[in-house]
Amino acid sequence: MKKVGIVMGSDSDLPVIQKATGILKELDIPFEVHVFSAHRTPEQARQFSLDARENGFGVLIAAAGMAAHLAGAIAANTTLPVIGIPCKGPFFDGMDALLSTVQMPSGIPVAAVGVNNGANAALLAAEILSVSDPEVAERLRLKRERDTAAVLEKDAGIAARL
Ligand code: RP5
Repeated sequence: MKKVGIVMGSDSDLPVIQKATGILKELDIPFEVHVFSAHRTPEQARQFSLDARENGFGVLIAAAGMAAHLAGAIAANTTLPVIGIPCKGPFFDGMDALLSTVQMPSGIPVAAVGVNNGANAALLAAEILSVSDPEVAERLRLKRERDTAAVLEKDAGIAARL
C-alpha cells in the first residue's frame, strides 16, 4: 500500500497534523511525518519531495502557517498530488496561510483544504489512494457508514437535549 507523506513547517503545527494522523490510523493507511520548513530547512523539504515517489508515497500533505509556502515548495519538486493545510497563526485568523496555500499560480497545483482542517486532508489523501487501491476504497466506504450512523444518532438524541 502507498504511504501518505506528511510534512509540517514547524512542530507548532502538530495539533493540526494529529487530526490527520488519527484518521489515517483509523483507516489503517501507512504514513510518515516530518518537520521540514520551506524557509528554515529548504534543502530537506526539497530532497524529501524529490525522493517521495521512489520512497513509496502516493500522496503528500503539507501543513504550514503564516506565509505558508511549504505546500507549493513541496509540489514544485514532485508530480505526486499535494494537499495543503493552511494553519492558523497569530495574525489574520489564518487568512494569510489560506491564501498562500490556495493561490498557487498555474502549473504547480496544490489541493487546499480549509484552515486547520487536518481531518479533511487525511480523508482526501485516502480518497486519492483509493483510486488505485480497492482496499482503501472499501475502508473509506465503511468509515463513511460509521460517520453517517454517528450523525443519525445525534439526530435521534437531539430532542432530549433541549
Ligand atoms: C510556519 O510558521 C510553520 O508552519 C508555523 O505554522 C509557523 C510558525 O512557526 P513557529 O514559529 O511556531 O516555529 O513556518
